[in-house]
Amino acid sequence: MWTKKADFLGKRYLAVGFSIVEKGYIGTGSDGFMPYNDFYEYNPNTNSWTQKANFGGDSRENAIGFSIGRKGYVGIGNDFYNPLKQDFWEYDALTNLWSQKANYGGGPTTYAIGFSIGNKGYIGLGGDTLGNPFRKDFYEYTPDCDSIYAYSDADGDGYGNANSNALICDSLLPNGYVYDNTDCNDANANINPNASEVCANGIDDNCDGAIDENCCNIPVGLTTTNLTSTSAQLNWNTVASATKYKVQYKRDSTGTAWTTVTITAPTTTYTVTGLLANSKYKWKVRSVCGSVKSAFSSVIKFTTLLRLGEESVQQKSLMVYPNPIITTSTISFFLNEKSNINIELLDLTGRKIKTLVDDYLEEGNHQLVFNRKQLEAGIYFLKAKINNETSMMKIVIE
Ligand SMILES: [Ca+2]
Ligand SMILES: [Ca+2]
Ligand SMILES: [Ca+2]
Ligand SMILES: [Ca+2]
Repeated sequence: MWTKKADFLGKRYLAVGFSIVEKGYIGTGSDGFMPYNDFYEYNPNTNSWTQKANFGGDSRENAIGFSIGRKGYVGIGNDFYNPLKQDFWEYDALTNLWSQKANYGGGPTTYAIGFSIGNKGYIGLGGDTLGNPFRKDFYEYTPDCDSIYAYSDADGDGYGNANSNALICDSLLPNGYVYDNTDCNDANANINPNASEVCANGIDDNCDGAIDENCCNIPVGLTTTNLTSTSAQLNWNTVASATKYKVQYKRDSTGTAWTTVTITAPTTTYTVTGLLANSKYKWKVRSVCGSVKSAFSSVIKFTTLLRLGEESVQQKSLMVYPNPIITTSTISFFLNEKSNINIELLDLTGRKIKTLVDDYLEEGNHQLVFNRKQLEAGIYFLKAKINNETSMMKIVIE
């Protein structure tokens, strides 16, 4: 059966043709008006022709071409004005370079025949203008041994193992060896530089050094920063192919619903506001990559700070030291403006034991010494009310 394929890029007769590995090559020849030295590669996978480096010798027709291993050989033939050729050239398909080799053993010759068997080439017969138009002499060609490393391809995916090599003659490739050395896993034919990255398998399938790249991965590296009594900044690591992120957060107590916000990539941070002071929250985030989305990340938690005065002084909010308390402790707090402040000591049931402060105080740091006196060991609370905002703090008396 014959199937028509893509036309050659010119028109030609008396050209040479041969194959190297999985590609076809055609070059030299004539269009009836002039000889050529151009050279082309045919890729059967794409059914397309590509022009390669011109043949190293002069333009000619009736040359001979064959291949040995990954090298092509073209030589002899004739042109219009200097009819007979005896030069002989080697083509390296990997480097796209021609190099001249020993002249043909039969001297200037055209209309010859040629072929290769294994590691040898053969040329013979043909004619010349020196009184021998119909010759019968026949020659064998042994390629030079240019040493080159080949690499074992144990999984047969066509890509070699850089750590397993053998020095060989460049045109002679032992079984199980390839010239490539870019297989990052030579025990798995599905892993090689031509493979597609498979998402979420934790494997660098395409040997580019990155694992699960361009996948809609679950965000990692979640952190909560810039905590105040009413806000928190949520951060996560970039996911390469994400177009958006969905963040969900809620108060860490039963019966509360998740609040969802959408963040457009490349932003990987979101500041939640309107939170309750001194309260536990939790959050999680997922990637959205076009129409695909990842699962949610694991949940992380944070606790908002105690409210005391304005947000800017949160670091200096109500502090009790030491706590637990043996005999005395110091209660300190900071007011960034003149404020009404009331601090009460409550027992475990919430009953007031005594008022520690009830005053209208200047801005700045304040300290008062707390003495347990006759209080029994146990858990107590400090209830601090500053300008009508209340917060609670647990203290322990030992
Ligand atoms: Ca391999
Ligand atoms: Ca492989
Ligand atoms: Ca990869
Ligand atoms: Ca992968």
